[in-house]
Amino acid sequence: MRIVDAKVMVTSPGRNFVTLELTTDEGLTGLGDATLNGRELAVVSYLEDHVMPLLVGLDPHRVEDTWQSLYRGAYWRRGPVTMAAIAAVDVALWDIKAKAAGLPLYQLLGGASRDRVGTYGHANGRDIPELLDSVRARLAEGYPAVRVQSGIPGLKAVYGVSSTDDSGSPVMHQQARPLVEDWDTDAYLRHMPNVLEAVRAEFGPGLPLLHDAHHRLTPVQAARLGKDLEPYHLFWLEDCTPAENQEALRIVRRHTTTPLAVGEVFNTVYDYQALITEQLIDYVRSAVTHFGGVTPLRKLFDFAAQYQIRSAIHGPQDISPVGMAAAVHLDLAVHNFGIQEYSGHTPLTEEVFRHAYTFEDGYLHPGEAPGIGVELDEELAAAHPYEAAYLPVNRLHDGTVHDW
Ligand code: EZ4
Ligand code: CO
Repeated sequence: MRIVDAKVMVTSPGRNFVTLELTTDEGLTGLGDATLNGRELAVVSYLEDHVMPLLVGLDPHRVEDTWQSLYRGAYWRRGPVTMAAIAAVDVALWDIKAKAAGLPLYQLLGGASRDRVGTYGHANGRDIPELLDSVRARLAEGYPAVRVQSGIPGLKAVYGVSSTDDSGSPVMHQQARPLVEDWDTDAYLRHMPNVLEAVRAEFGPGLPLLHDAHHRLTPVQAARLGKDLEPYHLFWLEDCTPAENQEALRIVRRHTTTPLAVGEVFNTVYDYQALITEQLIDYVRSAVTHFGGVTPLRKLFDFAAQYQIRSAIHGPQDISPVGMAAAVHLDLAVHNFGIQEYSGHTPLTEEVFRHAYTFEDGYLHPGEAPGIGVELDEELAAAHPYEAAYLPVNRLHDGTVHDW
């Protein structure tokens, strides 16, 4: 079998998605997600100008070799643009291989290690009563675990999330410049224990609760937050410090037993090296789409498993259903699965990307369709073209740019 065609499509059925499609001489097609939120067209160029010309003529069964040649062959390794592009190729090749075998991808990854994939949903509120309502809504939808994010008295923005819809994904501002949000770490640190106290008081000790600090704290601030939240027994505290500095987590870890989850902005195993070998974290959070695909993410999970660290694949709405499908196959197959972030997609997105994976009573299953189980409606996709949109930026009260 040979690859005879490669094309990349950008569609915006509510937000932008970048999809690679590979076609073989036997008529099989494979899809891969290359969506890099707010920087989509850089990945399109990387694929169109530098990767797709290399793929035509290759044997699509050579998944590992193609991955290695794209990673090592460019000389310039790593980085979100490169790794999103490689991820799209990797997932499209796995899709083709599994279709050729007539099997759902999870069977090629060793088969199911569980019956269904547990998720967490997002609850957000401008204040505590609104947050409690949002938690109730997630529980009514069946979610077995909930991430809680709350507005902070004195701040306009509910940081890191949409304040206009209930999805929990950040609002993308469809304008030439990003919107500016405000931030005050002291106000946040004072308020968060009240938030968790109120949620625990309302929903009891058994509900798994997560919280995302979105890289905004110094190591010692993160240590204080982890300690202050210990009475509420979080499932995890996510991205407490800026991700570039692995040593920061040593300080946090020394001071708190609150479990830590890190990695949604990471793109290779090297970003995790000290975090895993020194057992500084409890969950690895990379997405298939941003980590170079199924091939390296499987290796990361196997590495993490040696240290009792579990998987928690990033699943915001800016991962397309193609990237989500690949994630759910991995979730079902790996032994050290932890939890899957999931908040669904808009109805129009679900029409553009028809998928075999299902979400029922808070649990996902990849389905039994051969491959990753996603079909792209190209006509509908083309009817909703790319729209420039950016994540907000974050500034302190004196105007200083802060971590987002
Ligand atoms: O803000 O994917 O845990 N999830 C998150 C996400 C990220 C977005 C950025 O594009 O933090 O909602
Ligand atoms: Co996050």
